[in-house]
Amino acid sequence: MDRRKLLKFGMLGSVFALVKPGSAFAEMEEKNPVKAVDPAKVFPKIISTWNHGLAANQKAWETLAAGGSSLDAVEQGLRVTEADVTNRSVGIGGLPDREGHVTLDACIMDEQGRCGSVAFMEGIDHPISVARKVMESTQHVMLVGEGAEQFARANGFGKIKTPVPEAKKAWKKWKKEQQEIAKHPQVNHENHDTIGMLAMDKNGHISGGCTTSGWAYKLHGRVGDSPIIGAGLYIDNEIGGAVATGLGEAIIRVSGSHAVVELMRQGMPPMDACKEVVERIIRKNKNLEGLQCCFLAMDKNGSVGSYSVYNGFNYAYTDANKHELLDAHFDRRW
Ligand code: SD4
Repeated sequence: MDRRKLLKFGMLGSVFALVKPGSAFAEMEEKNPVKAVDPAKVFPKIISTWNHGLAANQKAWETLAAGGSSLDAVEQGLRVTEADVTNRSVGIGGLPDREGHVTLDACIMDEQGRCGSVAFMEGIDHPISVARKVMESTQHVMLVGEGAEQFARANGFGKIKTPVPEAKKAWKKWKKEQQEIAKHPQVNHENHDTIGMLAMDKNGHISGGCTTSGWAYKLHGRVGDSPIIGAGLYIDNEIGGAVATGLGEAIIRVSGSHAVVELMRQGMPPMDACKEVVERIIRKNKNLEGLQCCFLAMDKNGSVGSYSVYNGFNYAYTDANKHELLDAHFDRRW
């Protein structure tokens, strides 16, 4: 971030430092079985996966500063990554499946436990916003494929042309080399991947979202953990939230993000809860070659933590005083 942006960021931070508890907090405290946290002590905060999370967090922070909810912050933040044509794992710039189609997955969940999701959606701008639209204007949670595309078009979402030329070039190269990616998944070696985000607003409300183009060169029709509520994302505003990145199949098998939240409900700090689920994945998979999975969690007190199978996973952390990239704890080295 350049100096001007940092300065702007610092000013936004001081806006939040002045925030006083509002009536929404009092109401939440009354209803909440777990002791609610005084938001005067827990500044708004945002965490998101990978280094692309820094730009997404910045937008999310600005959204909170402008009076947006944690849900608005998550949506606006994730849209930044989705619109980045240089990002090969999220949104418009994503890599295609083995047949050359870029199919996008996303989900969103708010502090009321409402959620929306789209999967296997092609050629539509901003899956995270389509997921929010599913949540807010239908009786359903999840729309997939052609149905999701039809819904998006009917609701005015723009079309995008995918793959972008660079992603198409990479796909052609892959085809030529006949790499057996399905046998040896190459996830998370590079520092860019799915983006998952958790945001807590000034009222202590937590929302989250997750958006991805999924596993590069996957089978046509494959859907990973990212759009699946409970696997790629889970929020329970009484407890906290969790998001996942990495090999979706392994994450789905343990209902990863839901498991993290349930462990926090039992009293585990976020990092320990993430670690326990990672260890569960390790126990259940004999062959860990290339099996990178990472969880990122935030509890109701604003504590955050993360844990991954292998080293190399990092996440963006933003509050009124900090805007930085942090390394996750891990079980083993590549
Ligand atoms: C998936 N979890 O589709 C996503 C993508 C990812 O490393 O994070 N890949 O499985």
